[in-house]
Amino acid sequence: MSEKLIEVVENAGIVRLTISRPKALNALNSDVLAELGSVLSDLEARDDLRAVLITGAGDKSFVAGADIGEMRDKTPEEARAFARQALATFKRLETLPVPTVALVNGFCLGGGCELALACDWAVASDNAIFGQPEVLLGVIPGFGGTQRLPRRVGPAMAIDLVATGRKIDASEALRIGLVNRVMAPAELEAYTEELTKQLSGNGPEAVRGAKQAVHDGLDQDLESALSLETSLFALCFAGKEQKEGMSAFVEKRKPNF
Ligand code: CO8
Repeated sequence: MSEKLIEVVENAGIVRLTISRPKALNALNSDVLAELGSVLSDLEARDDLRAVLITGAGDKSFVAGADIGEMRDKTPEEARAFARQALATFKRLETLPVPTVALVNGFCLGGGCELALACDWAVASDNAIFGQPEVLLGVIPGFGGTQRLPRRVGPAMAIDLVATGRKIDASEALRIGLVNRVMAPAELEAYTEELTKQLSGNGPEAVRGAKQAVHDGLDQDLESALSLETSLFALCFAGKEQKEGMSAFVEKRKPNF
């Protein structure tokens, strides 16, 4: 049987996906993208999902980019198909109804940075290196980087990174808002546990509603987005979680969601 390119480990509805091609620093080829797409399609259907974490195998790299060897001889049409495969896969990740977190444990370059940008937030080990070095290879980012990066860090910083191809360390990534937190490599494990504990104490439907409000609202003008928030807020009162959460507060006990 062939080795899995995406390892899946689960604890209490928190699913951790590990991209596993360590000899190529977890570079994304079409097989990795196909397997990731298939895993995400299974996860989409699950009501008991709480969060999805994504990381890279080994202690050196999250994902060092799209696979350069696979891309080298592509025609424009083949390049378009490859980019579309990645965009469709990343869209699946981005639109999962639960929080998604990139655990960036090393090189996070090109398509790897674009994968992290498709997650709701990213945490990084202090030895992580980020960048969109595509111009050094004679191309531009093609897995969403020119669009998601400016939305995360602002257009000036995005063009700086994309046009120079320069690499930045974890502390600069934190300063520009590309990642939310930086920690020692060994602490990424503890972070996963902490997140599992935090999320399992929250109302799962409320967490999904919060994500939906932020994501869907960003595509709308402020008035429409606030109206969307009101609708989703009111909907909370139709479910069991609001009754349990507020009763638990009043009765001075922990809620049982
Ligand atoms: N693709 C394929 N193989 C890779 C990649 C990659 N992106 N990155 C590393 N590898 C392989 C190396 O070839 C090497 O393999 P081998 O041992 O068989 O020679 C192995 O991983 C280890 O790499 P290095 O020996 O180079 O390790 P170093 O520690 O010396 O360097 C670096 C690590 C700095 C990360 C270096 O490997 C590097 O610069 N990698 C390329 C980074 C990069 O340019 N990434 C962007 C790629 S382009 C991209 O992502 C575009 C996305 C949009 C595409 C649009 C669709 C068509």
